[in-house]
Amino acid sequence: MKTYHTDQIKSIALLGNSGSGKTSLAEAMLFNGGVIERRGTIDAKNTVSDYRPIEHENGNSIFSTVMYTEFLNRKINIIDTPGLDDFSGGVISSLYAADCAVLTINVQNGVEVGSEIHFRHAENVHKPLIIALNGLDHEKANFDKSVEMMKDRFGSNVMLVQYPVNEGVGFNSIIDVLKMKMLQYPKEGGAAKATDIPADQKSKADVLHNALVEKSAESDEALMELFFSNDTLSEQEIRKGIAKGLLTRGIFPVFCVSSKNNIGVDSLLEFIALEAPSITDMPSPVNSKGAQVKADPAGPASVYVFKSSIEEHIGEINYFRVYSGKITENLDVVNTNNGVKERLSQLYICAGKNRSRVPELHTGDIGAFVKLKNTKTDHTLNAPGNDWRYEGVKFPAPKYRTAIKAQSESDDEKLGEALNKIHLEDPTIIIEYSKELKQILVHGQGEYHLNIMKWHLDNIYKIPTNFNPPRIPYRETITKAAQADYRHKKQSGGAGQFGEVHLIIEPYTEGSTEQSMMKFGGKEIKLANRSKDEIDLDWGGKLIYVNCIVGGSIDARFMPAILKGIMEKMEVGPLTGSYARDIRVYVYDGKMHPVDSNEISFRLAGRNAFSNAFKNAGAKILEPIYDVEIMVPSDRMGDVISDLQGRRGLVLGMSSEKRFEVIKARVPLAEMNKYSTALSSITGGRAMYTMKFSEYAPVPGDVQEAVIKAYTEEEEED
Ligand SMILES: Nc1nc2c(ncn2[C@@H]2O[C@H](COP(=O)(O)OP(=O)(O)O)[C@@H](O)[C@H]2O)c(=O)[nH]1
Ligand SMILES: [Mg+2]
Repeated sequence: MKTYHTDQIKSIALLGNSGSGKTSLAEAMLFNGGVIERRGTIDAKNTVSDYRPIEHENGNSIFSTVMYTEFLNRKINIIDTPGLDDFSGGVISSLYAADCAVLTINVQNGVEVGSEIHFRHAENVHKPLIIALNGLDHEKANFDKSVEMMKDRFGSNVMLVQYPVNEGVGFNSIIDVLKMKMLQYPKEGGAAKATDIPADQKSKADVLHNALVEKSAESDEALMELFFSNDTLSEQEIRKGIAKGLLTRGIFPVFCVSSKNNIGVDSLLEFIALEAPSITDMPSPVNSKGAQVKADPAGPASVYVFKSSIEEHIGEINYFRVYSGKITENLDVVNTNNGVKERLSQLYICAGKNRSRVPELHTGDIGAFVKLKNTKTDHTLNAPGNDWRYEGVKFPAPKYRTAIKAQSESDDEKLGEALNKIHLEDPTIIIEYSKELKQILVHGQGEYHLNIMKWHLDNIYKIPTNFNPPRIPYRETITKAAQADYRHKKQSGGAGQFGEVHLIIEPYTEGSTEQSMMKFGGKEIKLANRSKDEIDLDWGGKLIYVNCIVGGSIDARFMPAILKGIMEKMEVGPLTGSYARDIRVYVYDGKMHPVDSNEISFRLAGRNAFSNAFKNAGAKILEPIYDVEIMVPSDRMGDVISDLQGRRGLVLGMSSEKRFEVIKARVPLAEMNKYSTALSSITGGRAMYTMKFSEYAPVPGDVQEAVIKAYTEEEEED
């Protein structure tokens, strides 16, 4: 492997619907670059990219895979990604590490759900996009339909660089309207022979050539002037225009391939090698200090780890990109996430699971480390002195959750370790040990996502587990004021215990002020506010603790003990044992004993007084409400909305965005269980959604009854 310098390095992410041929295209790219000697196939389960057991089991990419090929004296880094939306984490991190997306479209089906979703992922991060129409050898290939759909969905920036002469079985010829040549491929594919465009194709080729000329002129003023004066542009000028148009997403150039037969792949590679952006063409990433990190080959070394994986016999591998400088073997760097010094003892470049050692890697390049104990995905390694981090990959928030339990308790510890590894390899799987719910929760992107995780637990880690419905983190609060006294007294042998507390509780709302007098049973109680603690509860909401003691009926030194007792009860509300919130407590009277009063006595008195008051204060259950934003195709909007209403959802608004409708709604978490599966079945997988915690709100009366009933039954079982 020779050394490649920044301007010779191109990095692409392969995107596209599942089954559109990304993995097969990567295989052909590696073959054409001489990185592999034989092309594997999906059926034979021997491709470079899909090398993991789960991928052989499913016949489908599940993780992103880092590869490279060499073409025209350039190194092209290729990251193959999974097509299914549940695995979008791999797509998002790949787009972060690449400068350009190549979107494959299966010409049997044209633009599919996944094509649109991946197009949007690239759009969200403003990455240039090249389109590869794949499968032109297939008997059901339909080039014209695919082009029509692309123009319709992706707009008029879709520009044909090529079209097939003989799509379908026997496909071997492409007209290239950039070169104005016909590319003809031998039976075994590979390198094209360029010939003159045959007479019967000439007029079609001219029309498309002129369209390409005009579009490329649009991306550069100087080119536009040249075009006006000469009425045409040279191939070099068109290339320049396309390269510029790529950067602004003003042009999405379209190429024709059959990955299966290795046709057109050389020409696509040539375009990527020559015209795709390199890192210096792209906007600089921003670091934790808000500064832009310039891709400077002569600058200080700086790398970002965008992916980790755990490989058989090796352990952890970290894939990184060099954003600045040059890294060499044995370079000393600092991990700025944890301050640990690391020495880069071995550097690798990877093609799937095959690695080769290299002495150095330059700005823009992608490589891997093994054996760095303190470095993991999302970490930054810098030359000493630069103590900032990259902002890093922004993964989507989880939208599907389940509780998980090892079938055998003796596996609990092993399960914890396995889940940590799973999270390391796929940061979109998030593990939460909920003390509150007494469950281990696993959050992911969808039901299928978590089923694949379970497959790994079953087959790789060999830990049998069960999924259970996740409990809902309810809260409790009160709706009216209540008063209670409690005397704790114990006088049996030895030292006695004595403490008496009188208190009032009332609902707290943000901005409300303390009362100076309240009435209970016709009796007025004066509340002289002497001091106040405003406690932000760990589980949200507040407890306001007001000391109204006059005349020293309780010593100030016992006040913290009373609060401690109250806090114990705040953790187990009387209705469902959930955390309580938004309560104001006035401690206004009590009694002490000259000898027997101590902290324990006041803690118990405070706890019981509070508990008794809570029972009379109109306790109410609050539930978590989520802000849900759903992108649906217009024709499915009605179904999605009526489904939301069935989930006690409140639709807040709708707006149109291209061919999609965006629905904003508020929905209780309790009704969102398995939502991704339901939404997918309503819309044929064509919708996307995000959900974010908004606030706690009271549950309706009938729901409160059902929740209390379920809780009581569960308690009785335990
Ligand atoms: N006929 C034909 N089949 C293809 C072509 N490219 C891929 N396939 C097949 O389509 C299926 C999906 O391909 P794969 O590369 O896994 O697609 P991915 O899911 O996008 O990675 C496999 O069975 C491939 O053999 C092609 O150009 N022509
Ligand atoms: Mg694949």
